[in-house]
Parts: sequence; structure tokens; C-alpha cells
Amino acid sequence: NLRTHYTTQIDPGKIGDDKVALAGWVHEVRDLGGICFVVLRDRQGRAQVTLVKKKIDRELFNFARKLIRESVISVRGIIKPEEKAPNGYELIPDEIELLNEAESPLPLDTTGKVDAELDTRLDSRFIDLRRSRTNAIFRIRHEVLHAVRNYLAKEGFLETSSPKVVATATEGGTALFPITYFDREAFLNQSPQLFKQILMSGGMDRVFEIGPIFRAEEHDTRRHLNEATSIDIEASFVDHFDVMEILENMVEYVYTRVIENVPDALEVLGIELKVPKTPFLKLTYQEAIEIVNSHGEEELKWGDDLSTLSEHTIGEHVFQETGEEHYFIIDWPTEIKPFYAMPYEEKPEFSKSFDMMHRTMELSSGAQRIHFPEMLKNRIADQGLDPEGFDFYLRAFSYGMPPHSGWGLGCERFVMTMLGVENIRDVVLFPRDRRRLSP
Ligand code: AMO
Repeated sequence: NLRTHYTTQIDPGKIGDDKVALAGWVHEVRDLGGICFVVLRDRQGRAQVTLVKKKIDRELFNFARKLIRESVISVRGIIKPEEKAPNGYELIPDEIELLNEAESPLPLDTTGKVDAELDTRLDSRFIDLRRSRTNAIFRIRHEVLHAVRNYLAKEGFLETSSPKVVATATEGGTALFPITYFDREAFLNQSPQLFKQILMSGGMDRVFEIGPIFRAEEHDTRRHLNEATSIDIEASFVDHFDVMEILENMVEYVYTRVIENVPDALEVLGIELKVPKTPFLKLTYQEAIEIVNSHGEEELKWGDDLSTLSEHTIGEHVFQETGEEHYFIIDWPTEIKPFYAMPYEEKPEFSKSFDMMHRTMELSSGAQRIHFPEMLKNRIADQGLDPEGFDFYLRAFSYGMPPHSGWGLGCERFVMTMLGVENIRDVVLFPRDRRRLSP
């Protein structure tokens, strides 16, 4: 047995003389002459292996002293309570097995003493992941996705998957990545949008998907990726206010789960997470542009999209007024939302659409959808798209499509705003951007 426990799974008061085996990386070797400490690190934490020269086999002592940092080892022995050591114990070894030796020097420092540039870290992600900060971020990201799945399943949503190789654009505006599909041109999908809507016609009623979306956006910013992870839902017989409620409750639930389940990871990052209060404030688009205009840094007209600067102005304004970081902007002009957003009957220049915002950026967009085939066809044509290309989608609307609504939430933006991370690349294992195609 190479490993019986993670370093954090040992209760020094209870384990007695039972043999344990820990496996992981050599984080540090401290050779003080008469005593040698080897700090072993695994995914969950660290443990101190203590070798006292006088009490231990000479050969084992000399072997431990010479271990090279970041080599992989398995250590068997017994546990002694030790308050000063990590997790309150030390491991007295009777065997240290070297499973794979690391070269030296390392491409990156893993102890957190020397900081490295993001690019250097991404080039050597395998080593970067051994740093406690990076490890904490990805354990939290796991917890976020796990909580999202729990929450949506609890609310009756079925998990689905849609194709990533497609024939049409869905989110007009952002560019597509063309690929070769046998002898035809195809694209990497920008969003599961059309497919999740088709599933509503199929009677699946409530679905969600967590998957990659591809956007050939040229700009190189701290909050854009060319391959991002989207959390998408679609639900039948409900309107945009109903799905906004699902979204805010999910955000509240996920924050709560992260606080409960990974407090140690939050502590590594030095974060005291506050659960957002629901319901979130709802500003209309009209109110949002008035806030921007009253601040005087920018002049927005009805029909303008919100710039990054205006998102910040509104976010700060909301934060000052409410102390909360999350809010909605609702009732967007129909002309600046995608073709599938449902216009209000009595004022069709406004749509039943919303964005969920964080103080610093947009996190999610959603809407009630158009479920009438003729109206949808006209909207596609109005936006300069060819309805013929949407045949496979439009057909689903002619044979019993229920009214439905949904949203898409950017997983990376959700995690980065939760953790106050500056660059979106920090919350993706292997980010894809204009320059980065490997690893
Ligand atoms: P939208 O295009 O607004 O809406 O995307 C939804 C959310 O996905 C995230 N996102 C991105 N994150 C990082 N890098 C990108 N390049 C990127 N593009 C999008 C954002 C954004 O708010 N079909 C609709 C959703 C719906 O109506 O159901 C859609 O895709 O957090």
C-alpha cells in the first residue's frame, strides 16, 4: 500500500500505533545534523516526517537527508502527536520509498517564497498546481461545480450535453472558430443555446449543461477566454423572472457550500467569503444608463451596450447603495440582445432579458425566449442572419414548443469574482487565449 491516508485524514489522538503510509512530494528537507525533517505534501496538505539520528537506522537517515525537493515518495511509519507540526502530528518512518526522483533546479518555486509571472506558471502548470494558492483555487472550482450540480439536480434539472461541432452561429456578434469537418466547413460552438431550446420542445422541461464554449474574440483581456466553461440552464413554462430567481438562489447556495466545505482552501487564499444576499437588486437598463450618465465619465444613449467602464460605474454605485456585489440589469433594448430574446408584448423595443452582474463584470445573460416560429424567423432575418441555416432549430418550434426561459453563467467569471482573482487565466487549468495553444 503506497498510501493509507491523506495528510489531513490522520487524527493523532486516535491512531495509536497503527502503521500509516503517506504518499506525495518532498516539499522541503531540513537537515539540522542530529535531526532531519522531511515535509511531505499531498493534495490536501502537508505532514512532517521526523528522523532523529540517534534513534533511527543510519542508512534511512542518510537517505532522507539527500532527498531532492519535489521527488515523489511514500513513507510508512507510526504517528506521534506533535503540536508544532502541520495537522498536529509527526510521522516517524521505518521506510521511505523513492518513487520518482525530480530534477533540479525546478522550473518554479513551489513553496510560495518566490513569485513567478503568470506565463511562467502556465507554461509549467504541473508544477504551479503544487503551489498552495493554485491548489486552493482548483479545489474551490471543483466545489463550485459540484454545488451547481447539486443545486440544479435538487431543483429538477436534468444534466445534458450538446455538440461542440456545429454548422451555425448562435451568439451573433462574437466570431466563430471555423474547423474542417470531413469535406464541409463547421464551427466550434459558441453556446449550447439552440440545443437547450430544442430540448424544451422535446419535453425535457428543465435541463442544464456545464461545458466548453468557444469564442473567437480578438481582444486579450483579463476576463475573456477563447475557450470558456459555461453553466447553462433552460426551463419550460416559466418566465425570465423565474429563472432569475433560480440563478440568485444558486449563487447563494454555491457560496454557502464553498464556505462550509473548503474553508481551508479559502484560508490559504486569505479570503473571508460573504454569502450574497437574495433577492438581488434589479435595475432596468434605463436606470443603469442613467446612473452612468449621472456620473459624467461617459454619455450613453438608449440602445448603447454597456462598456467595461460603465459596468464598473454601475457596480460601484450599487455596492455603495446596498453593500452587495451582485445585481441584475433587466429589460434590455431588443435590438442589442440576441434574436431569441422575447420582446415585451406592449413595448416590443424592450426585451424580457437580463444580465446578472458582479460589481466588476457581467457574469450571466438570460431571457425568456421567443417560442413562436414566425416571430423567431423574422428576428433571425432582422439580425442579418440567414433563417435557412437555422432550419434544424426552427423546426422544433412548429410542433409544440412551450414558452421557456434560461440563462448562461460563465464558470470562470463566477469563480474569479468569488475569489477576487485578477486574471481569468488563474482559474482555468489550461487556458486558451490568443497566444496560448499549449499546454
Ligand atoms: P453570453 O454570450 O452572455 O450569453 O455568455 C454567457 C456568459 O458566459 C461567459 N462568457 C465568457 N467568459 C469568458 N470568456 C469569454 N470569451 C466569454 N464569453 C461568455 C460570461 C457570460 O455572461 N446563450 C446565452 C446565454 C443564455 O441566454 O442562456 C449566452 O451565451 O460570464
